[in-house]
Amino acid sequence: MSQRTLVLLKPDAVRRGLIGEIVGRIERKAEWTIQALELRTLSQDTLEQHYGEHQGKPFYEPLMEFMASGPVVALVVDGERVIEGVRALAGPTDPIAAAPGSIRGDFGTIVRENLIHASDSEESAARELKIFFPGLF
Ligand code: RTP
Ligand code: MG
Repeated sequence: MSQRTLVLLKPDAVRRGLIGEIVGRIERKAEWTIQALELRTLSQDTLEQHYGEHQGKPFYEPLMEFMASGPVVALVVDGERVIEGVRALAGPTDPIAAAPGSIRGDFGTIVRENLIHASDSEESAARELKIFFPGLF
């Protein structure tokens, strides 16, 4: 089942020089193709649209501040079961719970600074791709 997903390398990944490491893990999957890749600083408006579902939660404000603290790398990745697949490469949200071998397990520190975002369903992917790459798809 071919799918398309939105991936963000969060500001901690960019600051720590992990772009190549993380993109490499995605790129090496033979069944997947990177369709777009861009370094950019996210506006408050984009972040509100992207993380709107978390508004009102205790971690929302610090999350927004963190996500605006430096550039991110936004990617569009296509391929076989790529939505589930990138989530599996990332590991669980909390790096403490993430197994070695996963991106968050290998490099994660605290739950907020967990290096990578990946769409969690086909509905989320469609919504997020429109926010980050309007007009592209
Ligand atoms: P994401 O949306 O970034 O791909 O991560 P996720 O699905 O694994 O986690 P989600 O529950 O959607 O949370 C979004 C992001 O908010 C930060 N977070 N902080 N308790 C906390 O301090 C807390 N909980 C979540 C993380 O950056 C998480 O990825
Ligand atoms: Mg999420």
